[in-house]
Amino acid sequence: MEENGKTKEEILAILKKAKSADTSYERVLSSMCTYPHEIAVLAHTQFIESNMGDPGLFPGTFDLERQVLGMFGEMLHHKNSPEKAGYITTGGTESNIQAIRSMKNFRRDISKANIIMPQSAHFSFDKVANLSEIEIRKASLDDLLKVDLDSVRSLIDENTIGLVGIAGTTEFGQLDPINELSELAIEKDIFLHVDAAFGGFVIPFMDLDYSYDFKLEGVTSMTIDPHKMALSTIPSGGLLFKEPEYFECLEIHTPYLSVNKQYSLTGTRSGAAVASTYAVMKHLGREGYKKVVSDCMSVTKKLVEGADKLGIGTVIDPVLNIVALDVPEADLVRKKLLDEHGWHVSITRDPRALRIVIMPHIKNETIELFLKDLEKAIK
Ligand code: 0PR
Repeated sequence: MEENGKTKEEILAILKKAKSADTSYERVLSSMCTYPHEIAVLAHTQFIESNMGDPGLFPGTFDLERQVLGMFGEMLHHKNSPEKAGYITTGGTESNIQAIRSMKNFRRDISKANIIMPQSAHFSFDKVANLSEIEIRKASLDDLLKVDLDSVRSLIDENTIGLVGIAGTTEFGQLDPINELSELAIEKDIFLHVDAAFGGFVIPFMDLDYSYDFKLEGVTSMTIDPHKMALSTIPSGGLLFKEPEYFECLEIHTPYLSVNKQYSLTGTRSGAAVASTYAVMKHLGREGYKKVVSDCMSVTKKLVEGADKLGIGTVIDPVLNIVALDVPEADLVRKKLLDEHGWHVSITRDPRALRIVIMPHIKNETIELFLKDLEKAIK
């Protein structure tokens, strides 16, 4: 740090330069984040100093959080006091870590606990394994890249405390058979966490015949991220447990705060994210989100049709607004798209394919431009 501070103008000029080096989302086809909604930004700014780590000081924000949990609860068919059974996290990673922590705390009787999840699970679960003594067992996938139920069953033993299923996988946007996982969890009397970090704000706004939430008896916790498809600001994640007692398992005594218990992983916690999520959910409502999702799905369709005309298929028929294009030499094509045309796409691991997430900042015109460049890149 320098001895004397710089002026506001000098700082703003430095920030402007730094910001100009950042990528703006227009050519970003690899991200699950997007521009937040204007009202989310306004709310975020208004609550910028609010700390949910010490909620007694911020009862107004705390009340907004209860209301957000109520809205999550309604979306996810929660039946038992959702406002007492979760909180706004920093994102999918924290939610997933905390869901597993709760399982572990609930089953203290098992010392060498293991959890079974699909190979397609997000890497946040590997962080849980690294943080705790829990063994993470990965079940194989079927031809459609959904978790294989026989594989899950074969991995269960007397130390298995829970299962994880994914409603909207990170790489392919595939939906695991949560209904069947729920049956299995009930049969074995173990937990079932559903990672709907991405799908949670997509699936309810589509016409899909698919159950994945608390409507299913076996589902005991869920991750659902407002900073992805809900257009809230970063860091807004959501974690909801079926029963308040599973949430209470996360309790830590806080001797000198305005409240004497805390459940979150972080201490200081953004009240701005709470206000932002509240504001955008209230503002858009179901109708608003249906429009966001249907626009993304129509752009998704346009991409798939356009790629087909270039002779490029998809690894699976896209279920959500995530497309994996089956191009030969995907890594090389990705590099050309970036170096020669400035497009950011990512690559799936197995099989290696061009992964494109159609977020709300991607419009039909974006896809038209992209397809032209893709045609050049595959030559
Ligand atoms: N669960 C699922 C199913 C996810 O897809 C993700 C993130 C998480 C959990 C973790 O969420 P947080 O990142 O909020 O902790 N999936 C994206 C990914 O890792 C996140 C992302 C977002 C990556 C924007 C890049 C990017 O530009 O691919």
